[in-house]
Amino acid sequence: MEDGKPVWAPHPTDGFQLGMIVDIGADALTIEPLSQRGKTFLAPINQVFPAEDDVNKHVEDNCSLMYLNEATLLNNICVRYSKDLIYTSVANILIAVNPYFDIPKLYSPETIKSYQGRSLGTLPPHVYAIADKAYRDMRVLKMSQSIIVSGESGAGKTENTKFVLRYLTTSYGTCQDIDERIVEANPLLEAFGNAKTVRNNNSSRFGKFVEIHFNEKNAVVGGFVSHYLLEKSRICMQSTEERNYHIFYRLCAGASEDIRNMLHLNSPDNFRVSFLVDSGTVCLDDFNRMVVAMKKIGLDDTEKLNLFRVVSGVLHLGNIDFEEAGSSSGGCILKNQTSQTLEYCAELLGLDQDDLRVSLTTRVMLTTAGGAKGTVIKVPLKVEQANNARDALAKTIYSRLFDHVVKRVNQCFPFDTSSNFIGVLDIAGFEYFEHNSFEQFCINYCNEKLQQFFNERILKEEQELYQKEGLGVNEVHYVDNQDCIDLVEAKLVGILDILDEENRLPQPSDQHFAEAVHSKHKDHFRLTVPRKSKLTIHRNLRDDEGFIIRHFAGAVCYETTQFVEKNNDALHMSLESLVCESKDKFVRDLFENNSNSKDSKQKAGKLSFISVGNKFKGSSFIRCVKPNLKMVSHQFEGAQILSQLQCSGMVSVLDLMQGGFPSRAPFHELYNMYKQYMPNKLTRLDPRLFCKALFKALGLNKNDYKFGLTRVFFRPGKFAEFDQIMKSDPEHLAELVKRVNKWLV
Ligand code: AOV
Ligand code: MG
Repeated sequence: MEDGKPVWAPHPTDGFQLGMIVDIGADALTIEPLSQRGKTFLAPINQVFPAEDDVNKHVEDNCSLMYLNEATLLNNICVRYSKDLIYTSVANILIAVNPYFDIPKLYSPETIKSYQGRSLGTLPPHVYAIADKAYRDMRVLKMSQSIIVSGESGAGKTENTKFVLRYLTTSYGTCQDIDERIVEANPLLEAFGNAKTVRNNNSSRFGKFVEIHFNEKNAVVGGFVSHYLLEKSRICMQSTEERNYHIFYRLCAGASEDIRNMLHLNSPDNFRVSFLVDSGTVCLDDFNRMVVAMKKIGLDDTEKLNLFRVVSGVLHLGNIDFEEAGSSSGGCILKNQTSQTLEYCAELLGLDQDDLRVSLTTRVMLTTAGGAKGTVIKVPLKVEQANNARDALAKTIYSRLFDHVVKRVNQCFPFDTSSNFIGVLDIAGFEYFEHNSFEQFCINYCNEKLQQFFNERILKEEQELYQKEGLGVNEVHYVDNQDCIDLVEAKLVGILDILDEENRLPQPSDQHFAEAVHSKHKDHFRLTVPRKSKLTIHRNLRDDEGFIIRHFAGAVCYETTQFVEKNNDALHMSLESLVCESKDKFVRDLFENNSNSKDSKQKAGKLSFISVGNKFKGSSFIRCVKPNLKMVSHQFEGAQILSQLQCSGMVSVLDLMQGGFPSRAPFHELYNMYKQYMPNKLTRLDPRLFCKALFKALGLNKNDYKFGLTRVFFRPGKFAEFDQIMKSDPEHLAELVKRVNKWLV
């Protein structure tokens, strides 16, 4: 930082503010803000950064700035955002800020056309540029590619994923039918797997990996969707201001009179508060949109009704209520007013009414005591146990239904053989609420794994490239999060295994589980007791009520009530056999086809996509950013955007680049780009020599670039300068040619 030049210093809400350094202390600087002359404040040295000369200037690739640090990145994104330029690249990584409104023409067919076949960096940064790069890499390297979209809830992952899919299918598809289906699968998946949350009105409550498959001619032949971790608890319970899955509301609001009569639906208000709170905003258009999608995908009326029937069955199931039985049995009975509901529910799911009632209020056990081995007895359930049995049944049926929807979607874009594919990963982003439970724990663990993948890919690869090209650059440092991943997934001592172990105990309890976690990891850096701390703001909990994990993206306090139950929503035996023997073939099939896929497969521990991810030759990353918590357009909340950039590892990337050579260009590309301006004598040289000669003639400062084996590497901001010289006015160029000629003699 130079004397007399403004610097970026911390600001509580904007992230950074411009100021002048007026005094330098041992570990703090005294700063005078430009906006408030005469006032000063102290700032830690490591939070003050050099600013660009012109802070109103913005660049498409952040690496062409002179100073690469979190403040200049934030400012660059901010200036661009104010001009509705939501995409910015940092070398190969794309940053996408959610605009919260439709920017005219940004995704038009013309825009799609313009990006086809164009190298990264030749057009403004765009999600289409990333999609096209993945496609070209797949074609040239003959290897499958992946695009990993990450970011907080509401940052725009799902929307950007959809743009990628549409881009690839419209650009490189041949069969319009298949292309359309790949795109239309989304409204259907979203109807069953998305819901309104406090962070996002259309929040994905499941993760997905969508593969677009290509034949040997690199044309689209089909697709395949894998899904991870549908949030099941939402089916029975939603936090205030959140909603259940869209399909419930759409069905109640949008279905025709006939269908609604058949399914005994009148209005969503008739349904159980905890199953369907906040039924306020239901949209007819959404229902129609979903029905159109179903049709395009090839679902006939029977299939459609099958789906609706089961959804309604689950809804009615949620309305069943229990009360204590008057007798001394200690059991419970159905509340009187819910007998009609029981009838509807049984009818829609193809069950016998009495069997359903008995199965919900009792549980069958095999006695092993007293030698009478294998005697079946019926144990009455308490009200709370019956509620749990009901919820478990609803969750199981719905998640099987979701599995079916995904399977059905996959049948509509089949392919026989494929050469390669491009996979797009869109999972729920890192999240933390006032109360965090098992769902947040699973989601955040996924994100932790993804972060590791990113670190390895971007940071390690950068280092390897420097080595391979013989640049002799120092080692790159980044925060390794393997310890956090181990804390969750290590055999026996990992939290997931401790939880499974708890589930196997005769009388599992959440308290015992939490205690076990603490006792096994007493001094773990990543784990702390749930007290009010500087790490996170939350209720004061006892040690047996929760734990705090320091994630890469921040500390989160998990409340462990219900962890045990949520980890094990297996149906008790009598309910399981009840649904497996349903008179309704569709319901029966939901369970039959899946009987081997134990629920544990869906558990966080089995994240196949990461291991799949490692097989890819190339991965592209899209980092989505949420501009504000209000979910409105044109509002840039600097401080919380900064924290997203830090959390996503972007700041480590910048550090790495500032110390290294962030812009690079293969010799042959430079040769092709500039040979037209150069004298013949020079163009006869091979590309590497051509570049050497050119650089020498230009008199570039030797510290600004390095020659690798296959490409030139530039220090931050230096490629842009070089390019500027080369593309400057004709007179200047003529002068340059003269100089080159002279040098060549
Ligand atoms: P998410 O997938 O990252 O959250 P979404 O992709 O659902 O977030 O985006 C949230 C909302 O932001 C969308 O419904 C749109 O209204 C708006 N939006 C996002 N990107 C754009 C864009 N490029 N142009 C216009 N509007 C946009 V989550 O699934 O909750 O983690 O779990
Ligand atoms: Mg989403």
